Amino acid sequence: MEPYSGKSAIVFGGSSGIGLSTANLLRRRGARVTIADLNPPATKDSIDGISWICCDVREQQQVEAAVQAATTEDSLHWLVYSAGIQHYGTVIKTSADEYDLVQAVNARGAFLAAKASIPQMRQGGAIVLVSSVQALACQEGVAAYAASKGTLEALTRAMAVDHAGDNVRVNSVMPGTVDTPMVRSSANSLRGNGLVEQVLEEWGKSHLIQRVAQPEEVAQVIAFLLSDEASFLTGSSYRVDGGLLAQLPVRL
Ligand code: BMA
Repeated sequence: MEPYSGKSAIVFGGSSGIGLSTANLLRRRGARVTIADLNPPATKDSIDGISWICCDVREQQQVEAAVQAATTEDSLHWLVYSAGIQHYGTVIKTSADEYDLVQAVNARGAFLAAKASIPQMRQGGAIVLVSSVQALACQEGVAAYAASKGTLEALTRAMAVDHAGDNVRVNSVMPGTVDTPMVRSSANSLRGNGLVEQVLEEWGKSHLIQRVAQPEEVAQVIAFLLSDEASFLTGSSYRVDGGLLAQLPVRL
């Protein structure tokens, strides 16, 4: 069963976490998949038949080259933007350079990726940006990250409006806490390496489902949003958050 055969996809930030799970899932279902990432995916984690192109998402030419490499027979179908870094700090504690870096990787890179990809979507296409629940509600000390995810949300809407006429659908997913290298490294930076498992378990308890997500659980939603089965979905955001934001933090 190869439901996605004939589709070509590019996954920015596809060498780890949600991006990698998505690349693997699309490939398993028959798509031609290119990962654009600074680092290659670990061989043990990525499945056969996925290409990797080294790409710094801050560099327009590198993003354009990656999109060219992913384009087959003059057409690209799917773009997933999953490159992201998390930096902790209030506005006061975040330097202007740190803010710029987070925006560049998390949001400006998505702009560059879409700018290069949409003209290649000659038979129509679909885009999914990996945003975060932090675009809607946030913890303390995530100012730059939250702002970058808010940017992705507005960009989702703007691109959906502008490119509906080109038959390009644009949506975002807003994950809660997911067991990814980014989140593990955040846990490590807050509490130290020995406590990462404990911190993930604690964070998991804030979700109605009482655990953090596995990247595959977000990848499943991304794949659906890309697929022709989601043909009437555009300009929307989908929380994949185990019920995290369904709750008010006020107890009766
Ligand atoms: C994600 C990351 C995680 C966090 C989660 C829920 O985007 O910021 O570190 O646990 O949101 O707030």
